Amino acid sequence: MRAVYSDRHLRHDVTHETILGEEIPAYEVAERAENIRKTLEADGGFDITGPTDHGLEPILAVHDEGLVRFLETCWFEVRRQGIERKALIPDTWPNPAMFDGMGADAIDDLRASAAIAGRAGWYGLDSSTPFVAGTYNAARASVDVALTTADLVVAGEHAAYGLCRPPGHHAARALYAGYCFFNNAAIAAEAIVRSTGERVGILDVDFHHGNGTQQIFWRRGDVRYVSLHGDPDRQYPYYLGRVGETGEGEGTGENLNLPLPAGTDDEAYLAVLDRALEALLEVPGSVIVVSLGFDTFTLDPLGDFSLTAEGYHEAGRRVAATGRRLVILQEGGYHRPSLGDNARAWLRGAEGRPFA
Ligand code: SP5
Ligand code: ZN
Repeated sequence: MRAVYSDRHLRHDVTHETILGEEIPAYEVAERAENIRKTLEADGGFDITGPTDHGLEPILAVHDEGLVRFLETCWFEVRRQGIERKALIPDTWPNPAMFDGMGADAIDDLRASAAIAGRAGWYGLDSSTPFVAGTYNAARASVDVALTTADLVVAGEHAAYGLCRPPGHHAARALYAGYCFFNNAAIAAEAIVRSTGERVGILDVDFHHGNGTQQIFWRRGDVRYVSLHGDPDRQYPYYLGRVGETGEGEGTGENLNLPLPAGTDDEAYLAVLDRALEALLEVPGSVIVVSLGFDTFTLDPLGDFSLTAEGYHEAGRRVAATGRRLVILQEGGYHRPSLGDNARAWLRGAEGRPFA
């Protein structure tokens, strides 16, 4: 299988995040992608190449220009405003209740706050997504990895894998969140819609709900989003990911959330995966974009499912058995030692190769 990787992810060199006010070692670190790359190299069955530059246009097709400009200039402003930190994590966010009864004009003035801490809070969601000197460059490379992977599939590959880092599925039109800055899967899906004229399905099997992808395609009839994830009643991102969220307007019925209980194992997961694949096969089209996370793994420190490498092999096999061509993009997964083995198992399953 062709795989796309860029070493520019190394510049997104984060060390800490905060969870419930406590500073802890970062989960989303460079070692994750390096572990996957090394395991795929050692397997011998993957042809790993670099991405090509796709520029800003496909990003602006999905994201708000203000978010893009914020990410582009953030670190420059951190330095210019004399903030002596290795990473910027905001501490003040615009809770909607702050603006109760106020008109949109007043809100626009607030968004334009010159203080970089204010802008970071405006465009951010949470306290666990640090921005560092190399973040923008790495996030741009991650998008290029996703778009290059999509190019390979549009050009005829049956399946290709993009080793995206940073991940993308929590990033919404005008929001960075959950270790994500640009929504790699959404940008790839939009590019495929535009280049093929076909409808595209997105299967999100990261442990967390892909709130960003859901939001971006909420009113769209040409992109169907289906996600299996930890129930937001107990898991991040808390405020989206429930069964009742099915899309609006032309997107009515095109969003399917399948929240799952703690302890979900291979057997239970694969049964729900079959439902997800059925829903994706209801729509015409030849391509499925897979948001692939391994934070569903039994040892993952953030997730509470108990999937195994054997389960991933079978999941990959079932997704490929749809007959759709697959643009497989890396999202989360935080048990670093197992990430390569889990990715290898999933991708070998998708290629019809044996588990080992
Ligand atoms: C792409 C992706 O997987 N993003 C995940 C972002 C999760 N952010 C952390 C949320 C806080 C989780 N609660 C801590 C539980 C530790 N046992
Ligand atoms: Zn996740």
